[in-house]
Amino acid sequence: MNEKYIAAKTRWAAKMTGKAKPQLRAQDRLPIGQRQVHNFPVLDLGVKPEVPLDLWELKIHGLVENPVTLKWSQFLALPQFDDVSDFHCVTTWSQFDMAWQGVAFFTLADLVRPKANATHVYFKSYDNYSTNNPIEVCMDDDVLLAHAWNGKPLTVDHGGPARVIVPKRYAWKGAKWVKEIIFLDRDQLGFWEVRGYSNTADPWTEDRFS
Ligand SMILES: Nc1nc2c(c(=O)[nH]1)N[C@H]1C(S)=C(S)[C@@H](COP(=O)(O)O)O[C@H]1N2
Ligand SMILES: [Mo]
Repeated sequence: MNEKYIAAKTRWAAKMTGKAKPQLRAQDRLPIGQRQVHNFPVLDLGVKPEVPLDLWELKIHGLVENPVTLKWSQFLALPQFDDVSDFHCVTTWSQFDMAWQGVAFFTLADLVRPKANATHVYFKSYDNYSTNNPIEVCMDDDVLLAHAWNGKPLTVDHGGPARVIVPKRYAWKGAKWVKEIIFLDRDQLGFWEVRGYSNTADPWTEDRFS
């Protein structure tokens, strides 16, 4: 991992913690403090795991009735879902109209059937990244595991074979190179959440730091 990058981004969160946040959701499509880009920057921890499709697996488990480990062909055989959404990175860039193709989170939830006491979802990635979201955030109708962007297979840079997209949260809440989805009855903080970044991560209230 790129320790210098992680240390610098962690220091930035520490410095910015406690700054006043705007109360109202911005009227504008561009959340406050963001600038629009068109070049889809790449952000990672300095590790870009190459996962061959025949070795790729997605394990979905924890508090579910029907835990599964999906192979690539099984993942692609699930109902496919296309959606266009905006993408907001906490480092202040946003890109509009990102066209994703993949499997909706709610399709995966239907498959594994979360138990009544499941309240949170913890994501783990092939680069040892992790992040977390409440179950109701994941069940929103724009959340998906994307395997293609703008009609082309997702590149390794952007988290291919498959990544999570949670459009209404800062982008670190979506795990690239996703490997495991774990349903829990409590919250468990992920990689950036333990390093000074907000657990709720709402771009519209500039909820960047904890
Ligand atoms: N596995 C993994 N997922 C990750 C990250 C990461 O380092 N590893 N970075 C997060 C951050 S901070 C952002 S802004 C987006 C960046 O996605 P992009 O590189 O496709 O722009 O991925 C998020 N998901
Ligand atoms: Mo980010």
